[in-house]
Amino acid sequence: MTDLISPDLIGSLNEQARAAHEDDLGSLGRQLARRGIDLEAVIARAMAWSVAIPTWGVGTGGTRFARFPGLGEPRGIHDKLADCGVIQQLTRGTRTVSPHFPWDEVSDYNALRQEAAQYGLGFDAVNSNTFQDQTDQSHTYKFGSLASAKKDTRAQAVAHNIRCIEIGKQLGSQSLTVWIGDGTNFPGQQSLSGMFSNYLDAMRDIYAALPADWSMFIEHKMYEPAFYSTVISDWGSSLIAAQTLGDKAKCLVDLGHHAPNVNIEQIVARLIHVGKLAGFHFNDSKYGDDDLDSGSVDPFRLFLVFNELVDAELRKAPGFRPAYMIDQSHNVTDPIESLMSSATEIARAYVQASIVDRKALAEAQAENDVMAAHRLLKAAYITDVSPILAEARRRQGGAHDPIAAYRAAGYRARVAKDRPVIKGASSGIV
Ligand code: LRH
Ligand code: MN
Repeated sequence: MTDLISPDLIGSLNEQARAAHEDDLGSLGRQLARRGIDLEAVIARAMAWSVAIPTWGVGTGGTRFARFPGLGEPRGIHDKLADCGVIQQLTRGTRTVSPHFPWDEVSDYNALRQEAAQYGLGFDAVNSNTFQDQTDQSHTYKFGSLASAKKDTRAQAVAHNIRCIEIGKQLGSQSLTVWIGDGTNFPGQQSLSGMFSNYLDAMRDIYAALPADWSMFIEHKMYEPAFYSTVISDWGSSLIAAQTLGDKAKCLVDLGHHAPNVNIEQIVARLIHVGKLAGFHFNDSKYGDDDLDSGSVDPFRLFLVFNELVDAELRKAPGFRPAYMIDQSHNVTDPIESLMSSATEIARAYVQASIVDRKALAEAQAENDVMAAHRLLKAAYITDVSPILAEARRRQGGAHDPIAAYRAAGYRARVAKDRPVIKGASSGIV
């Protein structure tokens, strides 16, 4: 295993924080015991928790207006894996990465798999990309890809997705995420039902190429890059497609892909109900697909989503095996710091949802005791579980405070020596 941050530094920083930490953990343990909750059981859940890091998230992101690269920008997948290795070494809660092709193309994927393994990393879902044209491409995706009116364009997009499956098999991945930006900007530009049928035909060809133990994750998004209609715009379109395609097809929920104030936790409950919840792209947003840090704008919404997930996990909902991934764009922070902070806030929501007194909640709901039910949920949300999150990191050799350790290690300044400064205007998410 390659340690990118000195374990001695992590150890000495953890030692400095130990006395206060143990005091905080002890008092939280006593508080939870009074609520009939076993601290060690919750710590074990926090230690087992993991969320995947998007390879495209470790570089500075941008918008259509501009992208302001920071120091030590990763030059490619090898730097990106190292940066993901730092996040895993310090948080011990991000054991997999989710790659994107062709952004992460290399010639030897077995070597890439070994390279990731030396950082303690595996590969989660692979992501295809038919929302950009590659230089050597025959047919443009300007007017669509899998839903294009052009048969050759659809075939080209299908071939790319099948190639992503081939790559994923070499990386040890078991799922393909298909997000397409296909849609229209003008009423009448294309047949709304025609595009959906084209999409289903193309997806059937990709589905047929899935290995027996693989899943296909269909990601819906309300709008952007299309601004009048989007082929897979909501969970309804995604669910129709998943049910049409078969058992391996499921619906992935990117939190930022909904209109403001949509009740996402209920969408999650519905997809769990039909055994079609693929998993998540966690982030936060205030307006559109802002791709902000998870839990940075609306942590209560994140908690309410996890309340549905933990409830389904504990009642062993049929077909419940979601994949948990982050999908964010870090435009003004150090991406490594944002990803560590986000991984912590996602783990926090999971642990908070794990200490909900579900027996008392069910009784209050059965009695229509509205205030008692709501207060039981809030009681878990307002519990500061930070000592449990820190203990889970410490017991696995991680940092008591990942961002403090990262800064103390001076990793960014170190890699900036080898990685050229990116100059000049650029835009886009990567
Ligand atoms: C689309 C999306 C999708 C990725 C892309 C980077 O907005 O959420 O999941 O392919 O971001
Ligand atoms: Mn996404």
